[in-house]
Amino acid sequence: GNGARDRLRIAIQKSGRLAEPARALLNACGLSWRESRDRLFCYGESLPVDLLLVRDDDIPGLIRDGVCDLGVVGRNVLLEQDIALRSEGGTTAFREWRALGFGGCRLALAVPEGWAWQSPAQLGSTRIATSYPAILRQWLDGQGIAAEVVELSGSVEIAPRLGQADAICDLVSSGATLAANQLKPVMTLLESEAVLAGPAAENFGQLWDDARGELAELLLRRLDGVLRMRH
Ligand code: PRT
Ligand code: ZN
Repeated sequence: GNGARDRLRIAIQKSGRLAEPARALLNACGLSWRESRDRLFCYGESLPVDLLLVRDDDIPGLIRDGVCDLGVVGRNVLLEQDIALRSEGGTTAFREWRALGFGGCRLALAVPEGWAWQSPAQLGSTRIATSYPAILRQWLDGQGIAAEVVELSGSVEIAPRLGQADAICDLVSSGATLAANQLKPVMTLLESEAVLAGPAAENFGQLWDDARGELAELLLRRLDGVLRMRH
């Protein structure tokens, strides 16, 4: 039919924390590629599975628009964009097909070290800086807390010192960044790691009636084998 394709296209991060482990994992699944000059596209050689190298934030949109079939992205990014879409009246657009076991971190609420933390109710009428406004807003609403969400695209951890916010909601792995900014984590909103994301569906056959369905199933079988070996 229209838009039928005989190659599977997977979006991964071009550079950054997930770039290398994503390629290594797909490589361990038996995939190999020939890189294009601009390093934005990798043509699959061992199997008809191509890679698109992009910014992680673009991955959910590329899947939603059908430009890519699958993607490797942090659960934090996938969930943020899924909630944002649903808040605009959409239905769940994405499915997390597998958790991949790397890129582990948590989205945490952190407050100045001097605060005597007791409960989330203390956040009422504070300003909280974050790059994850949809996840934070949903959590605040669920707790019945009226706080102001201050959306920042980066350097969230210095917002309290700059007087832009009272608290923050940011990704934490070792905790060193929070400590360096005299902040302490008090709540975990999300446990995150890299995931294999795709469109929401029961199975791949439902998504694609061309070669992509079987390619995706083959990839998932190999992925499960590799993930089992790693654990
Ligand atoms: O260019 P592009 O947009 O693709 O990259 P990016 O800069 O947006 O993403 P990148 O590479 O920083 O992160 C990609 C993904 O890695 C994130 O979406 C998470 O799923 C995952 N990840 C795992 C992390 C961390 N750990 C992490 N520690 N992403 C960010 N951090 C940052 C955090 O924001 C904070 O500034 O590291 C700092 C905290 O680290 P600690 O160790 O001091 O606690
Ligand atoms: Zn990004």
